[in-house]
Amino acid sequence: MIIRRYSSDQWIWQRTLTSETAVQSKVSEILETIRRDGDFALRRYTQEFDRWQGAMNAEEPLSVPRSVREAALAATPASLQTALREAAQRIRRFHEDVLPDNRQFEQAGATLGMVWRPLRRVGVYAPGGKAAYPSTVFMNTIPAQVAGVTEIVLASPPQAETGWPHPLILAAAEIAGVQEVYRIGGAQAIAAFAYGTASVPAVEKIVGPGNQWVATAKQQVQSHVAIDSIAGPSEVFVIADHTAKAPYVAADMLAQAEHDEAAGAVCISTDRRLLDEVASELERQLAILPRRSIAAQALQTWGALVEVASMTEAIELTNQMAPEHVELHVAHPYEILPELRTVGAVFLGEYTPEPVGDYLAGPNHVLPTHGTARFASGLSVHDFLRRFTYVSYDSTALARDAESIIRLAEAEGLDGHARAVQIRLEGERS
Ligand code: HSO
Ligand code: ZN
Repeated sequence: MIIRRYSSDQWIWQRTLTSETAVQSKVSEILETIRRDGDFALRRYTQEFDRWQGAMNAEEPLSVPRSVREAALAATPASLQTALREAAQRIRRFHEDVLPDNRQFEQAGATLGMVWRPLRRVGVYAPGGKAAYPSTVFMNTIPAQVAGVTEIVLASPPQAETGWPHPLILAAAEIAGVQEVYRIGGAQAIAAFAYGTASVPAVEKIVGPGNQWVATAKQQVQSHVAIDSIAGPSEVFVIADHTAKAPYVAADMLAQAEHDEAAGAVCISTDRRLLDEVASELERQLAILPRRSIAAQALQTWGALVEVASMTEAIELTNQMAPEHVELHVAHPYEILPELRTVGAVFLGEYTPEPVGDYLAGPNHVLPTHGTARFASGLSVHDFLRRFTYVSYDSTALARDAESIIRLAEAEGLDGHARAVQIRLEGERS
């Protein structure tokens, strides 16, 4: 048995995200150095950490020329290009659909409104190493484009051998229509985005996943720029009843577990027999999974099969733990949906495995992890917009509200406020 069985009252699942103090102090040193020495320091760290030997040669641009990006796309197999284009189009369409509308209405004779405006310049980070995912490039850049951000900048570390970012990252950027791409990574890339250097102009917001260097750097630059929420290892909760198919449940748990040794995969069910079947399916499918050592480690630490007395209890537990993904393998998934409050994203029914959402369905796969779904939401167009309100009174509306405003201003001892209204009433009378 590679996964633990629990009854709901014994089970504790508490995920936290910590950043080591040693990493924190090294990151703040990197940030300070780049802030002071700009491109020179950026190149020096790039040579040191990414081992790209050309980094110190000022003739070599830090930006990735269009021709290199086009070549990366051209070298991508045609069937993969088709899948990438299809994904980009579905993600764009979904995010267009959820764009918020500007609002205007009348109250007590005054006109009131709220309007949304896009951020101007956004930096997207795309990891290089083992998590160089083109899908994540789409999930971060397309909502920004749909929101109307005019300058979207991508940073991804150069590979030691070629000196360029991972070709699939470049291909995805090209399909998405990203205008500027830089071959920088780690905390040094976040520093360049936050403070700007001669060759990398500063941005207003930084989004995108990264290792603990990137995550720590994002946390530390928050007084300069906005950031998205810090993503931890992926998680899935499968809520299953007696109608669930154990092989599907196990496959979906493994799809999450293979992401990271610290990924989480939990099945909560009212049906003991199903949980037994899921346990043996997990063993069977794990044995033939190429990333089995990662997945096995994840299941050992953060995997669980939890028996509950009722669906109500399953829902309560899920809302308490606030997982990133929830799959509903139950006879009537739409009956459960209204009961879910604190979850990142929901996948309904046995034909909706979570990977459909990772790649193609349309909604975002950048979602709140480690319990932050209690207060945070997945990435969307809203994260690239800010809003302001406006108000317009005419003389009749002002006359109607004057008395109350003056009383409130006097109560706060702010006579100037009261007079700004009073002077207009007097103007009306003269
Ligand atoms: N499931 C991951 C996203 C991802 N999966 C990217 C595959 N590629 C976090 O939601
Ligand atoms: Zn995934």
